[in-house]
Amino acid sequence: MAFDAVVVGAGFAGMYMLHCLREHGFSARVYEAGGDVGGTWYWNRYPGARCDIESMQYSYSFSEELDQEWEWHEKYAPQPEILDYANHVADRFDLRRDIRFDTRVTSAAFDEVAKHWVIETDRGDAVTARFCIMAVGCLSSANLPPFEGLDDFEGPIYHTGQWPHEGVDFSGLRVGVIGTGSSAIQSIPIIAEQAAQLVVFQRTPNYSVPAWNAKLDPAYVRSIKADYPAFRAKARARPTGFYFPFNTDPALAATPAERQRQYEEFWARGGLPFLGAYGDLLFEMAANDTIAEFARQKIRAIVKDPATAELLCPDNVFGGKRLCVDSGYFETFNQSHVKLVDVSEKPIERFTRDGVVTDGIEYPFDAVVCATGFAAMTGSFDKIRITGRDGLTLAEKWRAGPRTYLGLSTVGFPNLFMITGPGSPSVLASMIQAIEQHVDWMIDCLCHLRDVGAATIEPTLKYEDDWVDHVNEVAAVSLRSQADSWYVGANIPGRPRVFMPYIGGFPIYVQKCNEAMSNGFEGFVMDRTGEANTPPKMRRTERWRAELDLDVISPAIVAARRVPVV
Ligand code: N01
Repeated sequence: MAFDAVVVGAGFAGMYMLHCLREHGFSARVYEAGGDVGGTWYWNRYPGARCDIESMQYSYSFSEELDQEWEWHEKYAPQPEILDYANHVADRFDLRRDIRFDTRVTSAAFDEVAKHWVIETDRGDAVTARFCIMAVGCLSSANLPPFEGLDDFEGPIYHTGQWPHEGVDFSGLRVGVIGTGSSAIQSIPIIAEQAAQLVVFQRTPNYSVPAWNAKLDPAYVRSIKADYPAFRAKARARPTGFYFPFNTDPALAATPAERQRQYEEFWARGGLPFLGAYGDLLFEMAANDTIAEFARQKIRAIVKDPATAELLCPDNVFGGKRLCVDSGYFETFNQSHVKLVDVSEKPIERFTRDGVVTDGIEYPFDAVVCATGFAAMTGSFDKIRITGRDGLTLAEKWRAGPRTYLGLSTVGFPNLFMITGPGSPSVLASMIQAIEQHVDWMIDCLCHLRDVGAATIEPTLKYEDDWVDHVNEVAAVSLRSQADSWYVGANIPGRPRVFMPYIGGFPIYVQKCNEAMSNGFEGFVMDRTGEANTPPKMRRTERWRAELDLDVISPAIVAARRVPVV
């Protein structure tokens, strides 16, 4: 079968892409490895999973009717509610008829003569498409470290990112949790409520801010729904693509007493907006030290056993790794049946038939939870054999780190697009906003190719190289590039150390995408047979002309602004 486009993945990216392709008259087929829509929210069903972006902002913005009809119930939506929302969208826009579920794309190869992609799946499909659109997600390739003896363990081993759909009852069981990232920090308090004994294996402690989750106030919901587009525009103008009050003053200009008051106030607001307490926190180490020490004081105040409290105190950059947001995480360690085991010096040696061994001690378990994260940003690309011009595979091209132009596409792979690809704001922005902006840009690009009779589009090497340099230059300005996080691939041994998302801020990035388009797809080459010379039309991209919010200008944005297009 031949399609205009094949989309890989039916999470929020693939769903919106399918909807837009249809609206603009393109035939499309979506392949999804899972049994239904939802992507991240389909797979990550571990206890306590919920979003750390407020629910009124974590949703599609393309349909005012959808915005009005959907009701969120909590400040931070739990996973089942977000999955309900994904299902609602699939039903409302009749998406499922073009999605093949339980089907994993195994290879995509560009045929240089026919100028189309040949896509194969694990169910034996072999279809062709002019455009191959990767909607594979940034955190969707689960990382199960190759612990020795995994197969010897007689109990179940769960990964938070591949949680059983029927749920897991840990009542009365001896449970081990490996990892202390966001997934662990959300699930540990709930697992502790059920388990008879819980042992948490910690390699690196993490900072976490309370969510203070609560039922949504109907008056607040009404006030946003009264003018949702204005609220969305305000969010899009922010470097993160979501709105929260942000103080641009430097922490170092305040007195210790003023800082304490300010941190208390922002702590009381909770969640990721805690980082908005001062403008220099992610750029000046001395400023970062002040917020890090405040967070450590909070841990020491919560955790009663001083030795456990010290083990839980991170000494790295605050917010250098993705900040965690919790509901009672540190308090959990005050329970007598919960134990923290440090594996920073003495790693987990092996699994045995009965449990896990570290530092020569065997911890017996009935079940083990690996909250060990993901091969971020590129892991899901690695799972598909993607072959471009001259037989080059994407894995070979990206061996030393991903290289893209604007995080949208990569040289040597014509008509291959990546939604929230490496080199775009992606995980540093509110994901659904980042997804919509990418899809809208890509659809305008596809319409333009049709308008001018072009068969293919791909970036030029110069623009790609300049963009990669720019992504690195801007990353170097932020303390985030110094932390050993999944942003830089440091969570998995052997991955190249490259800061993968674009940290210059969402509005700046959007401006760069818009400029590239309005300058006739500057930085791209098209293979054209037609003579038509129509200028690009910003059919969908028009709504992304948000102005930069100058109130929240940061050093990364200043660095990003020095470069006009690339
Ligand atoms: O994964 P992680 P995650 N031995 O990589 C440890 C998003 N998310 O699934 O820090 C022992 O953060 C590892 O240790 P270390 C969010 O963007 C969002 O928790 O590498 N330990 C770490 O403690 C988040 O950042 C939400 O030293 C090992 C943990 O496993 C991202 O997803 C909720 C190990 C992995 O932490 C990933 O979060 C959940 C080993 N061999 C996730 N290997 C919300 O919206 C790894 N670890 C709230």
